[in-house]
Amino acid sequence: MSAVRSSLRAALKASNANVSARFYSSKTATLKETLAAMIPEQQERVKALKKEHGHKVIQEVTLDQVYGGMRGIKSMVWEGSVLDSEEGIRFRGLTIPDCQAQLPKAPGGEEPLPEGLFWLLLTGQVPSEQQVRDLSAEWAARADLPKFVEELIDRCPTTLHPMAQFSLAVTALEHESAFAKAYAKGINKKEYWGPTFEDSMDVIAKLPNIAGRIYRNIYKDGKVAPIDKSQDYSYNLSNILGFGENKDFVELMRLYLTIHTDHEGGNVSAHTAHLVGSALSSPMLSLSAALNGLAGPLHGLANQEVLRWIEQMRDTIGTGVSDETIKDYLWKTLNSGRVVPGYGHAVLRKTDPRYMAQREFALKHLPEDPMFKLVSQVYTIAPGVLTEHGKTKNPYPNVDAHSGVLLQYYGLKEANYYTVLFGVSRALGVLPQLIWDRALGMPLERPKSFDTTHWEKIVKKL
Ligand code: CMX
Repeated sequence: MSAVRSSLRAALKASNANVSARFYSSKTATLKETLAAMIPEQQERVKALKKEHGHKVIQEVTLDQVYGGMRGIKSMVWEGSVLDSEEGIRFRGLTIPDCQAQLPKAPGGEEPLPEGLFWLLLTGQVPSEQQVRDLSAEWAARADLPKFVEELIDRCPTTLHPMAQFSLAVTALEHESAFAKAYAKGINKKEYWGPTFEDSMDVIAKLPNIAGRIYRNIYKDGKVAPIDKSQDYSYNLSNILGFGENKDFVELMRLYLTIHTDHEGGNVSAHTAHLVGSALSSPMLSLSAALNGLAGPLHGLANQEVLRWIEQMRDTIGTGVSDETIKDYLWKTLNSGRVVPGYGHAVLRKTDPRYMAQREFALKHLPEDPMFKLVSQVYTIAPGVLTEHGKTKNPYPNVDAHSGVLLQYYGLKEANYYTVLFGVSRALGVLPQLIWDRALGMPLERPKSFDTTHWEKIVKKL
């Protein structure tokens, strides 16, 4: 016990945390205390694992994998979540329905609070209600933006894509980075995780004000509601967007921000945050790089593309049409050399449970919405068409096939904006790993590359 206490003291000292050392499984400990207490043990675990098994060969890699986007190469450490091709995502061992059942909810709410998922991703523990309320309050207290960041957003032309504005504003928060300042002063590498935690908490806390301001500037009157310090994160984001009065929309945001957080380490946004972070760039710079990756149409921007595609379909063929008409429309998309947005996945080989969670929400709240009905009809037809088409390894829908239809139902109809909401949530998934990367002293990431001539030489010798 005294060893645990002394390592806890060392970790807290190392993080510059002015907190008391309470035992980490306590349901009253703060998030930073909980984390500080876990770090020494995890450091020892990884050290022992590397010492005993570090030399073992894990898998062989084929040339197809090298030229094929590194699919399936097991080469990353990601503590928060694991994706199974059949089952889908588990966050620290919990499925989405488990999270819906076990994570704390807002008073009167039924969906989990993303604050709870952030806590779970970072610590592997389900927080108490009080811990989640305290985290909501802490994020609300840190939410204000520096004036120059507000002005920067306000000066963006409304024609600049919301994701570009989002990443620009997150990059500008670098000005406030505790990590960058501590590094410049010569911080000991054992202490890196402390300012990384502080920056992560700050940047997450400020995202509703950034995301909301971008939305209000581009699509509304530019007026931004103040953060309500007695409310949770999803309420505050909804309220700034202009939907705070709509309890169902706020519930949707709680679900949305929970399920979009994390999808293990290899997806573009998560991998980017980790890669850029490995150069000891601040959490702000690492996150903004991740957001730039999320803004690609094969990744997060697919939610924007899906709504556009569904709306075009509705405008072309109408609603309440036959399965045959939808089938023809799907073939038209494929034959024009485009992908069916919202379908397929690099890892999943079944319907994405994040799609199912949103479908359950729609069945509960908007079963008669014509757009939801159209999405449901496409769901029954597209897998067959994509299978017949014969290219995609996964003909089933992913998370992006459903989110836009829910948002448009409540009046958030600006599809160009949808990826920003994905980005707010993704921050809650990638920053916990960055904190662990720093706590575990993960090195600069630097895989080996060759030109094609060299690869030819290598494989011909095999
Ligand atoms: N429609 C048509 N063709 C598709 C397809 C789709 N939805 N999904 C995959 N294919 C095609 C690929 O373009 C590829 O074609 P080529 O051989 O001509 O290049 C072929 O099928 C094989 O692809 P795959 O191995 O099954 O899929 P990948 O791992 O390469 O790519 C993904 C995965 C998601 C990029 C792809 O399925 C896709 O483009 N889907 C549509 C866009 C989308 O929904 N993206 C969101 C993913 C979730 C997220 O990250 O947010």
